[in-house]
Amino acid sequence: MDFTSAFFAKNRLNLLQKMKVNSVMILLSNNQYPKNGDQQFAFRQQSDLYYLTGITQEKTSLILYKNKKGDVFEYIFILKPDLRLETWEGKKLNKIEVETVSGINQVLWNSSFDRKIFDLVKVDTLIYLLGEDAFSQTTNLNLKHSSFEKKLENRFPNNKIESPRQILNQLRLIKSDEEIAMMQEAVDITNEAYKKVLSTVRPNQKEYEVEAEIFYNFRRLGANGHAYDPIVASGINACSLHYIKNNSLLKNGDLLLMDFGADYNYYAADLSRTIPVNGKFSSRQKELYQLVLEIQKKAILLFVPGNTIKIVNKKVNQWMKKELKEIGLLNKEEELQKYYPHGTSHFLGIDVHDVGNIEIPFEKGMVLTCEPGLYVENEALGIRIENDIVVGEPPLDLMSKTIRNIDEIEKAMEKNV
Ligand SMILES: [Mn+2]
Repeated sequence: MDFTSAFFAKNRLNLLQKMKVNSVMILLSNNQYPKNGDQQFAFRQQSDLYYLTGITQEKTSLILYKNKKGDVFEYIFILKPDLRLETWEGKKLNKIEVETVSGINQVLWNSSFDRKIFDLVKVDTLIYLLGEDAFSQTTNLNLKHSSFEKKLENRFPNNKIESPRQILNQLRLIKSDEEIAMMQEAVDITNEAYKKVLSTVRPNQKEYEVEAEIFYNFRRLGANGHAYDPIVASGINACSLHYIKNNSLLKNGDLLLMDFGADYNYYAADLSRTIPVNGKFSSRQKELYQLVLEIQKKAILLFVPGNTIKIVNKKVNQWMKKELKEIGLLNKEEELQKYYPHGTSHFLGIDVHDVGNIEIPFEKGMVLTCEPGLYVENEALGIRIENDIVVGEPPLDLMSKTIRNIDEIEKAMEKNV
């Protein structure tokens, strides 16, 4: 399944409508980051640029222009194919291919990028440019986005330069039917990998064997790979929230917390499940797991228009406190933080932690995770159960088919040992 050029064209049109008249928007691709020697980390396109063009090739830029009358123009700039480069790296996109994917008919070589900016930007033109906020979360890297911003400030000292982050976020927050279908595909692939894990996990494997099983199935089913570093954390490892070493032995009697998701066509799934290494929950494990599961089921119903992540967090924290007090785990002097140190939800989309914040009122079509957890260090266990939810009335659970009840998990694992 691929997006058609109509999808990207519609995204640009929506953005152009939000741009002020007499403005230019410039979007740059991500840097290529050096690893060592002549090696680089795998390239990933800047998320907004992907959303607007579908072009995943490095050294790509987009210029959108709206003149004083409100007429709109689109230009995309790409690497000029170079025989020597292609000998090493394979074919690069030609102009027709870029037009086919993006739907933009003004495809130009990068060498004409600066000239086009000078042509379009007049003394009173508003310039939209992503600087450090080219990423949805803050980074402290001195990226090409921010150095380009400095260059523009020097060249056009009297023009107003504004970040398009807010108007881009408004668009990216609400997922279209095509995007939800793409995310469902990412979820379905993730679910297949999880089913394989359920039928293979057993004591004395290493966590990385589980990780390998996940990755094998992701690639086999056409995903780009992991949407984020997978967490495969058994026993006490699960109490480190971002444990990604995945190199311990799975011990008989331990729980195994897994948090992983496929990247499919630049859209992320984000799944967490907790299963017993030996296929059978102990009665204590059952008690704690069921507690988290009941809270998750209730919390999923909160993903309706008008609520916010902040409201969800508050409700889930209240429920969690009450339940933990009832079973005697949380005593008077203790803070919930000790057993539940993270929030319940984040936006999901092209970025696994997608654009948006905890104050944004939910609207139909927003996609978020619902992931309560419980971490008990002195019992060497961590539990997290996470599903991906589309806001609506009622909310749509993209992971409704992904096994999570105790009896279903035990049944899926019964032949393993
Ligand atoms: Mn998550």
